[in-house]
Amino acid sequence: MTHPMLESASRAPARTRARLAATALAATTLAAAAVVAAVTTPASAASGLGQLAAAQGRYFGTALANNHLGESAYATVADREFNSVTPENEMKWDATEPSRGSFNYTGGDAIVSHAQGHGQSVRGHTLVWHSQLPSWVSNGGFNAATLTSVMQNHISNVAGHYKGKLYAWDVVNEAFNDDGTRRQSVFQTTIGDSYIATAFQAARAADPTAKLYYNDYNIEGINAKSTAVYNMVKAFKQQGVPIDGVGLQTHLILGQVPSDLQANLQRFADLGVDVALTEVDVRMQTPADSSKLATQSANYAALTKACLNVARCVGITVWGVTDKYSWVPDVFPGYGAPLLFDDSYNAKPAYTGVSGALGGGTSSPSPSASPSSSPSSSPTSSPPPGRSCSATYRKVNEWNTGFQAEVTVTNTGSSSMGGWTVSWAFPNGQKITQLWNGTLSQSGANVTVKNVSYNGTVTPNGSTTFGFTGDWSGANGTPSSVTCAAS
Ligand code: G2I
Repeated sequence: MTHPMLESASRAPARTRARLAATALAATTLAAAAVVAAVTTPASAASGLGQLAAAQGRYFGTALANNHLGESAYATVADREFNSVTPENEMKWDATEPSRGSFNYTGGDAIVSHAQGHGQSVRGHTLVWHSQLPSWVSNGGFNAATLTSVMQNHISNVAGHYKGKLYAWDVVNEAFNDDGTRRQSVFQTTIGDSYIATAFQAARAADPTAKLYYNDYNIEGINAKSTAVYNMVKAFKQQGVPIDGVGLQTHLILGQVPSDLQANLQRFADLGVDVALTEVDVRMQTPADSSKLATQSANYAALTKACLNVARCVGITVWGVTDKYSWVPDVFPGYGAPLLFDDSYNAKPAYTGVSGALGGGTSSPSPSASPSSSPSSSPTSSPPPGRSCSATYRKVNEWNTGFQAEVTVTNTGSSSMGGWTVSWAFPNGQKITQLWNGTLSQSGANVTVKNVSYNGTVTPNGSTTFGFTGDWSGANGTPSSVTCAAS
């Protein structure tokens, strides 16, 4: 399986204009519908994919493009369904350092601030890549020492700017050819093999809490390329080069989920790194029909299950909210419809494939359903009558110095609650590094987590879950008591 045209992206202006017109119409119609839905849809029904994944100790994310966030249907679906986002283009080199030493964080900052406002964690993408690389770098004629310092300076500025705000960074992207040799990028031809390790070291120095990933496509199955990446990661672990994860982009063709995807994820995990599916889409020849959509649904279910079956597969990101803005038709003419929502933001069969695999129902969300807009909890000293909750803490995963846990909040009262606050004290000095589906404050051992806008309302006997990753050393005990206050 090859992606011969992966680098030849070019926009088709006529089609873009048609898209813009359709977008304006859809946005107007859906914006009107969303106002009604926000009032009538019970918040507890808003069990987006992010929430389902969180109940499995995972995240479910999307690529997010700043230029579409102003379209209300786009933002509504993105914020209802996903608890992780990856900036589609905004943190790439051409956006962040278009000329030498001149940094621009406008687009990336907007994505981070949107994510923070909606309880979404952020995967940074990407620090070192041959594509979307300004020509002052690719054609700069630098020698090895200078290009190394140009690369280190880029990483230290960009990763430094986002220090402490990102869950992960794709430090190096697409450095291998399909035959397992190194891609002849300017970094490879000028600096040599060592540039990848140097990039990871610079990223760790700039942001010690972000998980550092190597990310690539066509490495989902066991093949020459994935084996080359495997050997590099193995060597990095032996040499102490700081790498925390491998991202498998998972740009697939309909019907071609590799049968050894799970085995491949597991072999990487066995090296002591996390794995994630980072840019999932499943393209088909257009137009779509019901048979292709059914196959696509089965493909999405299969790849979701492969991730769930591997303890260190931390999450899945689809490469876009809607088919309408997918990169696929621009690069693979005649192909498209690769995502979970169609051009009009209707959930496709692939959506129920994913939600079913995540243990949720197989019903689709209403196209215009909004995330809950329940008020955040107010500082009342005693809960309103009939409102009470409990919380249970569960460690999902633990490795060298890190761990992942989830907390399930259950409404134990007789009436619906509009918000919750969960508190505990860590027994061994653990520190939360990233939390999703909640708003965190930690002071020393004491942790307080409040609901975010979309998961505050819980009906009697209903429950909701938030999750987090943290650091530990020495011991990683479970808190002896976890309290929950309902409002
Ligand atoms: O090519 C698909 C993905 C493969 N892995 C790395 C990802 O970063 C990559 O994403 C795509 C974006 O989805 C596209 O949106 O990367 C493309 C560029 O390599 C992005 O396309 C670019 C177009 O080429 C530009 O003409 C356009 O100005 O998007 C830009 C912003 O819309």
